[in-house]
Amino acid sequence: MRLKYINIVLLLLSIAGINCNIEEMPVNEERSITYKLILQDNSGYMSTLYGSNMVRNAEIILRSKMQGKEYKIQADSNGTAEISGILSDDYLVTADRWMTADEMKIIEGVSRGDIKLTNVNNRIIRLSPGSGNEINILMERVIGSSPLVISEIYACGPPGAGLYYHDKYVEVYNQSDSILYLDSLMIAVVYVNSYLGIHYRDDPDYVHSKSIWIFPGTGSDYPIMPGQFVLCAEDAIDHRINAPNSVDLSAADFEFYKDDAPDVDNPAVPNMIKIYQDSGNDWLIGGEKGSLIIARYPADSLKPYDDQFLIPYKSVLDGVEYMSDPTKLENKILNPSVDAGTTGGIQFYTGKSMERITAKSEDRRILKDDNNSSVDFQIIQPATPGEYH
Ligand SMILES: [Ca+2]
Ligand SMILES: [Ca+2]
Ligand SMILES: [Ca+2]
Repeated sequence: MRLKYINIVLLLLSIAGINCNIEEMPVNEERSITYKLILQDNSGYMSTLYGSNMVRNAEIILRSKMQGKEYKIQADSNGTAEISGILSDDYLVTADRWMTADEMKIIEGVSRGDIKLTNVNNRIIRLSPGSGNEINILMERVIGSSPLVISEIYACGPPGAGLYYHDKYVEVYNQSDSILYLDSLMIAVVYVNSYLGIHYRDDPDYVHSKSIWIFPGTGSDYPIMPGQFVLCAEDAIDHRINAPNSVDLSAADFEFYKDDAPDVDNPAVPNMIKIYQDSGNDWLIGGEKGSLIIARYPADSLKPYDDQFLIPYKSVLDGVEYMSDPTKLENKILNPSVDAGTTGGIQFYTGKSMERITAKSEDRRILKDDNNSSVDFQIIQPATPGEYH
């Protein structure tokens, strides 16, 4: 009886082994392909500087959609880069070439360090035996980044404190070289009806939101200095009193205080102004998945739609999406023009946080903003309210 059982198991194992061998063959075939990425400049800069449109020395990040694997390669002085040994997949490709201040001086007569060439449009590229070995990538001139960006989102809650989740925050960073003003800047939570599975990702014109707050002030009351992080806390208290592994947000710059709810109000911390949030006892963002935007748009011009308000995409300065499984880009809720990817992969009550990666740190810190949270963000622990890790 027992011998028979072992034989059956051995038989099954050998069948499984044969199947494995059969499946490995195409894998080996695709892994043997060398893809050549050819980077071409659409701005005329490279031609002016070097007599050729090829984008030399660009940095390229490829992230496979299915496996989430990341590869970093650098283009050579001919503007080409090769990669081999990878599986067939859709890849999120980000090619960046920062212009140096000296190069910009030659082109525009003025030194400036915030210009780069990047592939604005063709970000998702299929690499497979059928796609051909040579891939052309068109790059355009962009100002490196929005002057104001979301630098960190902490949303999951601390470990070891049950279902405590009142320590959420969002952080905004000024990476320009000028003093900016936060007055009336909008922070909105992108709306999705998770019960009915309705989202408005494909609306090309508007972000839909049911949670819209603005900074106080009427023009120049709340400056943010170059290189300054501004912390906006759900509750501006020392959360370690309630949850030892949480964060101290008592020195937050701003606080979301919901005046129609039993909410905490630290009188020393100025309150964000609620424009619209008809439910919940506090400002709330999803613990594992969600999306936030910052926008410059007059609150009294917001258009109502169903039970939401609409914020034009062209007024959005920055947007970030995070998901429990960042490889499932098909579930995105934010339009890819604002954020082509997603960060996250954080479980509830783990104390982990999402922070924008540093792109450059000479002079002042410049954070990575390719409008692609898959490559712009990293997961950190502990969270860093009001500062960088
Ligand atoms: Ca609050
Ligand atoms: Ca307050
Ligand atoms: Ca931080």
